[in-house]
Amino acid sequence: MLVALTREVGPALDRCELTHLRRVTIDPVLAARQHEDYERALAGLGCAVRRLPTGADMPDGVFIEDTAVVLDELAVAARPGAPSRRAETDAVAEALRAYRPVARVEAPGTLDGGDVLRAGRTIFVGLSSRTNREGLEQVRRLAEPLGYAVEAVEVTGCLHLKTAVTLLDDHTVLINPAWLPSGAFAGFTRVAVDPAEPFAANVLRIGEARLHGAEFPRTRARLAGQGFEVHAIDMSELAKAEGGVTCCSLVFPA
Ligand code: CIR
Repeated sequence: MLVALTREVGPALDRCELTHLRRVTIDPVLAARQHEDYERALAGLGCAVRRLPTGADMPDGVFIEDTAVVLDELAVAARPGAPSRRAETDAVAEALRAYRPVARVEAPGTLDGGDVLRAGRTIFVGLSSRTNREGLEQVRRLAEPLGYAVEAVEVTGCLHLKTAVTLLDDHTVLINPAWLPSGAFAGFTRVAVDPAEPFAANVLRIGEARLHGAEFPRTRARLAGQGFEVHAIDMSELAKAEGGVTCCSLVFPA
């Protein structure tokens, strides 16, 4: 069974971190409705959805992906690069203890889960404005003894590694090459986003299905042309807080 941990849209979302976007008004009611639709989509794809509460001190709590990395053998509680997000990790680590042993990224390491992309036994870690070399090395020390290879990828111009690249299947990535070094993910078949939709590289795989933001029709058409069907889901209010489809859940086998 797959578990999807989610976290409610909190009361302070309008004070969220923003790095590459300008602040615009977010409708909290619409954001919550879209988030519920997202949870319903996860449930419809076979996930047992478990939603955690979000405190008033957690403007970005809904973006639960950034708070942990869940491997089959171990979960790693992250240490978010934005100090305003550090209060988010304890409750997530506690929830994960029901499923996995939990290790922690410690200071001075910083790591956002959005910078971690697992592809089989390789873990790609984005070095970004949120994740530093020390955070990456801590993941390496935890994961290599479990048989994973850990590879660094420089990320520039966007928030997280998974803003720039995600997996469509085990051998194919959806990528915005502008935000990654040339040659990154060369071992994969690379499908580029439509240039008019730079944020379209974020896709969430659930088994054989894929969730993708409804605001990216050109990239969706491009994917369909290559045989990749996606479920389009409207997350436009959360996108104003710089979130995508991967960042609102932690999905893992129970
Ligand atoms: C932040 O800047 O931390 C949030 N406003 C957005 C986090 C999005 N997370 C993700 O894509 N993994």
